[in-house]
Amino acid sequence: MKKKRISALVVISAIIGLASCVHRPERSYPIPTANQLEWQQLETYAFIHFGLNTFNNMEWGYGDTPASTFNPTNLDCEQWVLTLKNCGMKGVIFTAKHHDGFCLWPTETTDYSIKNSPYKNGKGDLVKELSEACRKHGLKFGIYVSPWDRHQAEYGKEGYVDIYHKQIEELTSNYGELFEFWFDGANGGDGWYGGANETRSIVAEEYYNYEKARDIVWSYSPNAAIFGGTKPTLRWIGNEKGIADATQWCMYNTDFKSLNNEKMLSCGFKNGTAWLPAEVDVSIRPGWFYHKSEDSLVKTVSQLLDLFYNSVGHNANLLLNFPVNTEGRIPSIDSANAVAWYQKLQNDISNNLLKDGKVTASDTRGSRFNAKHVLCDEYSHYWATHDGVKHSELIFEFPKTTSFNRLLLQEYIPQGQNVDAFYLDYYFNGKWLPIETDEPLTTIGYKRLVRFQTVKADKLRIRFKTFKGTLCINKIAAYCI
Ligand code: FUL
Repeated sequence: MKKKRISALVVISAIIGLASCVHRPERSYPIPTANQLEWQQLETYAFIHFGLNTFNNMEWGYGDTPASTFNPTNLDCEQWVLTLKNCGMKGVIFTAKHHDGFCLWPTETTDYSIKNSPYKNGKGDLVKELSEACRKHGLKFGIYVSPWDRHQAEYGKEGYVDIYHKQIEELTSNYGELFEFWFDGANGGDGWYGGANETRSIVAEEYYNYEKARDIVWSYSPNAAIFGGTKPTLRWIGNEKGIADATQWCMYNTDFKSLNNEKMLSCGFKNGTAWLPAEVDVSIRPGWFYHKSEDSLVKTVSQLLDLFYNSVGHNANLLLNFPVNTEGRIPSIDSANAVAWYQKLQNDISNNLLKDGKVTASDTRGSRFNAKHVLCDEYSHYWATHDGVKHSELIFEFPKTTSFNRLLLQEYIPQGQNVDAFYLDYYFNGKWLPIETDEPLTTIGYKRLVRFQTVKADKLRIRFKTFKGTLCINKIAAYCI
């Protein structure tokens, strides 16, 4: 009788155990929306800064530079798009209007536009030309339209907000689907303002009615990612140097104070209440707009590689700016460096040295979540532990002694971001030794890339610590460059 009860218990607990193994772990909130996940998977896309500033050697036009000075002589949006495609960019965000208020599309809201420039005798529309070139070559298209407008007489008063919303409406309703929309946070104060030449200040979070602005964007492009304003879907990294902290949470808080806290923006909040991943915006040259004097200061392949490791490698997207020159083209030096950078990157991180080896895990939730998934390329296949396991490890055995100096790690973020520490060791000559790195091995998130001095090893061990939720890892790769 007793024996029977025991075996019944064993069967029941086996069934419970089995059931908990096959079920996906509970998600640890906040988690990304489907749109946020798709956005994060873009990893790299481009900014194009072009406008009156280009022709007047400025970064922030005052709003009084004559429209007639906008005069590109050899403009070709296809050249921009093909260049960007050749350096792996998945989309383009275009400065349809910068702080000087000059509009690069024939808007009905102001005469201060491309209509009154010599370009195509006032018949040009660069938003149209660029969006069509993007569609033709399979790049996504996005818009930057500066809220701050140093040209408009009505700026700072009620009248301007309608003009601004009308501009958003024109841009979102006429040029096809947008993947991202930028509400730039810069509000410097002084400007021409229709000849007033004065300083005007506004309270951005109230003045622009960002909620309405976002609704306009989403009424035409419901999937568009939103940068800035009061209701963003992603966050600024807090600097324009191209650096995301190695400790990088996708979680953040959405109050306006947090959204403007440059120190916290660089790393996120471990216990943040919203999913708000970071975007790193940086220019391939010192300036955002083209200046001949910066022709010798274009970022080199090695500087661009650093940018990539410090952004995408730190769980953030890279928005790399390409200034278009006075001819209307991306200069050849910029395009040569960017294409060489992309080719090097492709070459460096394509051959996963772990692929033909063996992987074992300290804990596995069941065959559906087994450790082998970290070596396959199917995004939604992942290794998971049992619930409540805070410490776990993977050991990879190489088929033969192997040298490597780069590691890639990915958490399966549709389940949330859970890892707050990991440790790397390699096994050689019969003992385990730590892999020394220059940066803290804390977060992983969507993607983490780690660089270190070459090690020669028979095995690699990765120990993970989670601070909440269940560990879910969908990719690990080792490379040697
Ligand atoms: C900033 C602007 O002031 C810069 O000119 C540039 O457009 C950059 C992307 O955003 O806030």
